[in-house]
Amino acid sequence: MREKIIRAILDSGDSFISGEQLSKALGISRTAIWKHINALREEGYNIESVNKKGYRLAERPHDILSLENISHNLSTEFIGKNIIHLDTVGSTNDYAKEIGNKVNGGTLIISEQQTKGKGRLGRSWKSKSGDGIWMSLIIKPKIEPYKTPFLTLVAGASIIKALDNLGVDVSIKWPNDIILNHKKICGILTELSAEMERVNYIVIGIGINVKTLEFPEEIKEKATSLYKEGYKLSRVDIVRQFCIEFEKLYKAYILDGNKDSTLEICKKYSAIIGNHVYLIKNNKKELVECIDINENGNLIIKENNGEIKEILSGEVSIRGVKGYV
Ligand code: BT5
Repeated sequence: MREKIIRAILDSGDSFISGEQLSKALGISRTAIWKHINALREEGYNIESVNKKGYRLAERPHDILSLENISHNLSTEFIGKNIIHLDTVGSTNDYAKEIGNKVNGGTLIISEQQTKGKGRLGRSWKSKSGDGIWMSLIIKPKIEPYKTPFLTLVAGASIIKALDNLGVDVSIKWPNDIILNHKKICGILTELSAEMERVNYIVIGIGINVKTLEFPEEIKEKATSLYKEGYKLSRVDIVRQFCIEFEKLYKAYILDGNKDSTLEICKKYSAIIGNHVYLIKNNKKELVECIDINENGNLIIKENNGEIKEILSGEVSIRGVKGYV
């Protein structure tokens, strides 16, 4: 019911909608409407009420990551059309894997807090309450499992485009870090449920630091947030932009087999191509030059002895010569 009320208020835009209209449309008493309005106010919706006119939003509650706010007039076909917004969860990726077989592709799980946020290879991801966007997208493409790692690049390119559309100058550290002012603001963790020849579903987990001002000691030097770098953006706008950009690049790749747009973005906004970096694998650190990203989405590097090699995502970590990147 609360969802229906807020949707009706959102639909009426800058005009007022009266308690009577709401009560007739939804078939509940005006007192019940009034109670729901108060509960919505407690959730953070800034709802104005004016005598004899009714209710309207004083300002759009741009920061509440609800289904209504994100999907209202969203121009996508299926990405972000179903949203599960949680207060707290262990990990949105783990939650997505529990429901992956039961929901439609395009479902987005977002939590205000994660108590066991995960990075790659069992690493942890700090996800304090309200500080960021901790979300997992479930998709069900009809592709062979070996083609799925490229979707991490599709997600990375979509975040780059989304933030770029909102005026933030970000870059990508292949394969899964988004960088702002030489520090990490976002990480991506892609997980797969598949049989030999067939994908059941893929979970693309994305963590974006939005409002964090203090990071724990161990990541202080390499992590940053949009607010910390002076970008006061709404989390809702970021998620909406991400859904729009992801759907475009995803369709190009899955339906047309076209990787060009994603590769173009990953190369143009790369934080490492043309630079020397350390490749870290099995505790061994090697100084190499990054040359390119090839059509499979793999990194092409030149070793010290001049040998050119192709690096698969997932097998290495990359560090800059002077700092994180
Ligand atoms: C990643 O792993 O960067 C993938 C992170 C994915 C997080 C999202 S949040 C929603 C979804 N649900 C989950 O449980 N996970 C996904 P990796 O490249 O392995 O980087 C992990 C490393 O980044 C850690 O070892 C820390 O050094 C650092 N780190 C941890 N929390 C961070 C944060 N909030 N901001 C920046 N760096 C962080």
